[in-house]
Amino acid sequence: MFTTARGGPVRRPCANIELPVQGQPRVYHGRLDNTEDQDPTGGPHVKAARHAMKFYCAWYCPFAQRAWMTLLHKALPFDYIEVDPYRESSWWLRISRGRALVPVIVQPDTAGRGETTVIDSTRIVEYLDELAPGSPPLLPGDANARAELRFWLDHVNERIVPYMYRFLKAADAGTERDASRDALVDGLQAFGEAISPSGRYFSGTDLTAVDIIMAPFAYRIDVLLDHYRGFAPPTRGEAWAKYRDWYAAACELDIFRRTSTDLPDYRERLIEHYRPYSDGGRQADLTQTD
Ligand SMILES: N[C@@H](CCC(=O)N[C@@H](CS)C(=O)NCC(=O)O)C(=O)O
Repeated sequence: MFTTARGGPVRRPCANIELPVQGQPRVYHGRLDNTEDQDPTGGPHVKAARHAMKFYCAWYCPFAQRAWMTLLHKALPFDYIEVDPYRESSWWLRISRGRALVPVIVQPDTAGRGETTVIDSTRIVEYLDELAPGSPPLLPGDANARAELRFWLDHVNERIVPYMYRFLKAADAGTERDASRDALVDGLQAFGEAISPSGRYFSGTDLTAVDIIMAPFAYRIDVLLDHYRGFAPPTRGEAWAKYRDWYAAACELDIFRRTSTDLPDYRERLIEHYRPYSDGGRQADLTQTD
């Protein structure tokens, strides 16, 4: 039963919209119709707010999945709000601080007088880690270990993610496509070399922000680049063996599955969603390296 913020019944969110996860307490699975210029906290497509923290997400977005995994890992209560980030209505531009990108977290200040809006997935992972320091930490307390971990967060964002998109979006076979594939392989190999030789995760036995930052992209490299480019990471050598084992462990994570592969037809829907990218279309800025 859906109700307005004032408590009156309203029609269900648009019937053609997937509800990203079902049956999980503490998370609202609704959908905003942001074709209209309405306020998500009181609009007719939104259930009455249950939690203070608002998480604006798009089910297919790997950046948003990072934030979603972190919210679940930290066991923070939040309202999940599915948006179409490409529809730049005035309320969406306001909520996303003019960027129109998911993910976005909006958290009321403790005094209840204002709110903090955090954008950018890496910043959100760090923010949520600081917000709930008692939950299993994702960044180490030691400054040196933290600096090292941040190097690898940047590595994923700068040396892997843009080349994944370049390779996917390189519609024509040729030099550009080959160059992006080679750069991606270099980025992945360096990541593989840096994986701890013991333990299941990047830094060893404890899950860190690097695992969360990389996992959604590792999945897309596996699924989308195989489907659209016939690509598979190399297999020979220790770095690639470590990468394979790390990837298998990442896919088994409960917080990974609940935000992706446990969702109905996720793999198939994702492949379809990225078809325009594979033809060279959609978001161009994701391929930028500086
Ligand atoms: N650097 C951002 C990138 C986020 C991003 O590009 N999200 C995409 C969806 S996967 C988006 O919202 N695109 C909407 C647009 O380009 O207007 C982050 O890490 O959060």
